[in-house]
Amino acid sequence: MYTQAMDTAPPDVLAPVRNADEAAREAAFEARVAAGAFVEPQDWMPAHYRRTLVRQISQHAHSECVGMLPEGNWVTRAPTLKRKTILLAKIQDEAGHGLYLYAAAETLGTSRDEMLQALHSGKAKYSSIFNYPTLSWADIGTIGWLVDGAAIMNQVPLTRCSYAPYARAMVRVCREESFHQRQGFDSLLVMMKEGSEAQRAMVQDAVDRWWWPSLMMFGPPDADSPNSAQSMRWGIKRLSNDELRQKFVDACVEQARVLGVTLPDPELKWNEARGHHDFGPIDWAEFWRVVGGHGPCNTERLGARVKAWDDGAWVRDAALAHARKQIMKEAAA
Ligand code: FAQ
Repeated sequence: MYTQAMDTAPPDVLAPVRNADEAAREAAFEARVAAGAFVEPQDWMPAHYRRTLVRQISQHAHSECVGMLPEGNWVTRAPTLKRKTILLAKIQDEAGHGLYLYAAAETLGTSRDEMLQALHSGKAKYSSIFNYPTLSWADIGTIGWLVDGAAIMNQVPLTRCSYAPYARAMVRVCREESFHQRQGFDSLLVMMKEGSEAQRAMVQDAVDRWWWPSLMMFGPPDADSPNSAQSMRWGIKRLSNDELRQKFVDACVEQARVLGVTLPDPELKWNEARGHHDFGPIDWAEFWRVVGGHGPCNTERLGARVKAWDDGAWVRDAALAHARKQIMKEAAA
């Protein structure tokens, strides 16, 4: 089976340890991580570190898979064979990212079935961004430019995450995300520079709708982010939600200028003293509404994932029956 681990954890690593031992082990672990060491699945780690990673990596995996749905909506309507081929390749890449990430999370001792059960029951989250609809072809280019652009900004620092299987998975994911961002930008650039007035208006409309949800992808402001402080101490997150969001805004301003689109924020302006762009307030009430299950497409997205799982039951059963037969055949030989 494909895995991000060099080896999976032996059972005793997963077992609870005695308190005195645990304190000493935890201190040694903190010191190792603070010194920049990477953690492998067979290494001892605090239970909270393990839980945090399972939460973040599995939610990341769910996001990659749910993220295929808004784009899948446009495969049959891509305007040219070239764009259709690119879109198909991109969606397949996202499935691959989900696979690497589920495999990385499995090295922490949680099964894929458990992770999927958490998604399907509504316990585990996935990125808020995928609860918005894709209304026009320009949405597909805009997802590549802004959503994949935000994903790269967030994920490049994760290639240095202290948990080595996650860091290794992110190296390949980031290379592919970079292609995704470029194809989106290219698709928008063609419409803006060579398209009709109606196509340019379609691009601007898509950018107007996706800009603010893209900024929300980085998570709540640092002051309202319950997990950030500990995750940064452990080297899981290397940059804070607000730092990443600011880097993203700064990068997008110049890209928007090249494209010839307006970012829908009247307060967006260069601040010489800070060396960054200031930007207007984000509607955090909308963010929490979407994260809480009440965005425009939450029901549809989760319903599609549950249906895919149910429809695939016979494939999983057949694969298990085949594997059992093979084992019996080998035992009899
Ligand atoms: N959506 O304390 P924090 C992609 C939750 S992949 C929903 O700041 P943390 C590729 C958070 O889970 C996109 N929930 O949390 C693609 C926590 O709740 P919990 C996904 C969110 O973990 C492109 C609570 O709020 N990327 O786009 C969101 O330290 C195109 C408090 O937040 C990743 O998952 C949100 N946006 O920081 C595919 C990257 N933000 O779990 C197809 C890895 C926060 O305690 C097409 N993940 N929450 O119940 C991370 O870097 C982090 O987990 C953050 C959140 C930054 C997302």
